[in-house]
Amino acid sequence: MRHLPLSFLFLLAACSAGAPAPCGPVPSAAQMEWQRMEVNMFCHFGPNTFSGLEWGLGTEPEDLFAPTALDCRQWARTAAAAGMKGIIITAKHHDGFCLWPNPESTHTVASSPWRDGRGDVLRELSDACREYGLKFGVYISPWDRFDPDYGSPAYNEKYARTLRSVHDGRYGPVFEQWFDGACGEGPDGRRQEYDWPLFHRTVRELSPGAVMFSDVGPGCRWVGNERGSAGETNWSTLSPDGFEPGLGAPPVDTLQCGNKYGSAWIPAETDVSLRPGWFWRPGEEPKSVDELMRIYLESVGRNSLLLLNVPPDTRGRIPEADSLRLMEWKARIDREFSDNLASGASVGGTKARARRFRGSNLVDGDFDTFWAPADGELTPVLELTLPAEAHFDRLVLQEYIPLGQRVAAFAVDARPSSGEWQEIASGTTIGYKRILSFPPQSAEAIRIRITSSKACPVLSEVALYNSQ
Ligand code: FUL
Repeated sequence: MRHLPLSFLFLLAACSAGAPAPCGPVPSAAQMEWQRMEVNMFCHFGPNTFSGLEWGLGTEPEDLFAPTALDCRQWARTAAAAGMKGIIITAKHHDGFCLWPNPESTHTVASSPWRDGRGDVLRELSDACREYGLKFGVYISPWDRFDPDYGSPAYNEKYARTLRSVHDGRYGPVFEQWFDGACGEGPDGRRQEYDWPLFHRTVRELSPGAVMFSDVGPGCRWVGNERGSAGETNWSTLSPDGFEPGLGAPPVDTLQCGNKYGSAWIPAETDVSLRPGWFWRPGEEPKSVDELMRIYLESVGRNSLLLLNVPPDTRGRIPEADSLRLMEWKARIDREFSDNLASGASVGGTKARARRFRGSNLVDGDFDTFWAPADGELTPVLELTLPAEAHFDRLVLQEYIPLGQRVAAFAVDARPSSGEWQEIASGTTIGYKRILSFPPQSAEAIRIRITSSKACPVLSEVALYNSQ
């Protein structure tokens, strides 16, 4: 029993006690833990930080990498204070330069004068993450403009050994492996037939808990844009067969929305930069708090993880203006989502399938308890009578996704103390988390009508907030 994945044990417990059967693909334990992180930090750092290029050429001399005051603890402190749960670093970007002494390459920190060739950014960052209770993840670009073997089968073997040298445990557990699909070689450039099964096997063997990102998973998928916006309809299921990362990726709207009847659980991750570019450049400014709020609502609020890039500067530190901006943003999220006006509401409507799955589970602040009606109830209605007439302009809904993603359409009504029900919002998918914004309402009750669902809905939480 000890070796069964946690999600399986949950399912076993849930099924045996009359919970709905899982619907379609469901998240693994690692994917479930990953989803609950909600916001992570991306750090683009390397020779481009010093050259100002977005895509380095691979010809940069190693001594270009010369941070004057590298402080990974400051990155971790900033991420933790901003409410982020993990950091993913560009251990190797397209220029091929490795931020750790990769024995497979000469183009690494070991060949640079930084820390007399004894530096290791992954060591410093993974230690800092541990110190601040954050998870540690890596971006290791498959496309490599430096490596002379790129374009031949030998490169696949070398790339797999490169993965090994990061995933072999020396930096502790890795929670996410980023496989970037970009390749700018052009029609006359070198073409590499990637051995994806080999890469996946390597990571899976050494880091069984790592969620693997690419355009098509297998662990999570690119959201299809770099604007910080997931699809309003966003299924965490996708059918990846026949597709590949990069040029062979599914169309952008599929990446944004997923596939309702997708064959695998491959949730969306929204990557976007705090600054205009992925790498730090002098004279550029971080995005405004308003823009960051928009991004939060359109990523986390649309059933996606948010991976926000915060690029360190040539000192090797996150600039003061950027960390201040992140703190203002965090304060705004905390303020706008501080007081759940639905907590303590009495919940009526379509009957729960059993007492264990009663309506009060929706307003107990605990994701792991849920409400579910009988199997045949595909369009149930929930009515929440609030403890007092309340003013609100946001609704948060969560599905209990360990049993699959089910809801395909819903509408929300509000009833003021002196009046009739009025529809105030509607939506398509919910997933792990859906945040809806609407004009301010005063109401003593709200009603959630599920109008389409793949199987009986299973909801974890309903919350109301006033953002004003
Ligand atoms: C893209 C890359 O080409 C960019 O440089 C950046 O790393 C971004 C996150 O992914 O595919």
